[in-house]
Amino acid sequence: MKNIGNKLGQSLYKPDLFISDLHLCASRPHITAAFLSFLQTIAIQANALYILGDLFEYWAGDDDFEDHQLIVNAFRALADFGVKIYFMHGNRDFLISQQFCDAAKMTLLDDPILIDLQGVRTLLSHGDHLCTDDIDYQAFRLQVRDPQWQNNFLNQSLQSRKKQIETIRLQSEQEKSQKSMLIMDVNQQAVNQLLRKTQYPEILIHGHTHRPDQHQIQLDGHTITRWVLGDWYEQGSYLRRDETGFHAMKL
Ligand code: LP5
Ligand code: MN
Repeated sequence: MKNIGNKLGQSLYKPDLFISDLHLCASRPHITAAFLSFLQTIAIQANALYILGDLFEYWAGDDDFEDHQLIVNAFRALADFGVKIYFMHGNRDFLISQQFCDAAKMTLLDDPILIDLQGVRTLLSHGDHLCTDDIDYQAFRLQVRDPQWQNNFLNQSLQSRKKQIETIRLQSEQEKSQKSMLIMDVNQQAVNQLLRKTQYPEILIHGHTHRPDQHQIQLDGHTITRWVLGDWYEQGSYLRRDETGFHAMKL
């Protein structure tokens, strides 16, 4: 990786930042404040900000505004400053629409997606579809990711949608307490299958499991690094890629 310098010898390399699982909501205002501060002080110095899903605690539809306008304005300001913003759906906010992304000046990414990260083949995902041992969740996911199901759901009143989400969230929390940690982690075969399909990228970055870590994978003679992003429940965290490599950072 070339480190381009200016006449004063300062590095002109701008880092790329990766975050996920912020779960922003009105009941955790300190996390929203920490995120807004992160955008204004850290992300503003970046080349790009990649948000790999679960930005919001849940998304019932674009008509559920709460304090989202504050976030939209902050994204717009960041984009106007020249920082590229990419967003990928998570299992909590997959109903965020293209129109919302346009309003926030974010580019909506497919999940998974292979990108050229300033010279490094990098695969990005939220990660939930890799948890293939979680059979009940995968069945639920298949149902709610169906465009026709989503149309039906979005045609209901906001009040009714929120009520249903509340029910699912309670059920999800109850079921999660019965599931083993292993079942709720990514399945190595599913990861390997994806890495083969995408011709062995150097890096895989995902969130969802809330188990921040760095894993080295040896597969068919290739070495792939899997970075898992942390959540923002207690403290903000992000992955930074600069001219010296990848670094897991805490706020
Ligand atoms: O999010 P997290 O990490 O806590 O848990 C996930 C899985 N749970 C979910 C559910 C979400 O947390 C809550 C819903 C978000 C709002 C989406 C908005 C639109 C959808 C509206 C639906 C009415 O994703 C959890 C995984 C865990 O990750 C780890 O991977 O285990 O999965 C579950 O616990 C799901 C249960 O196992 C299955 C739930 C079956 C529900 C069946 C009823 C379907 C009827 C739908 C129509 C009302
Ligand atoms: Mn998730």
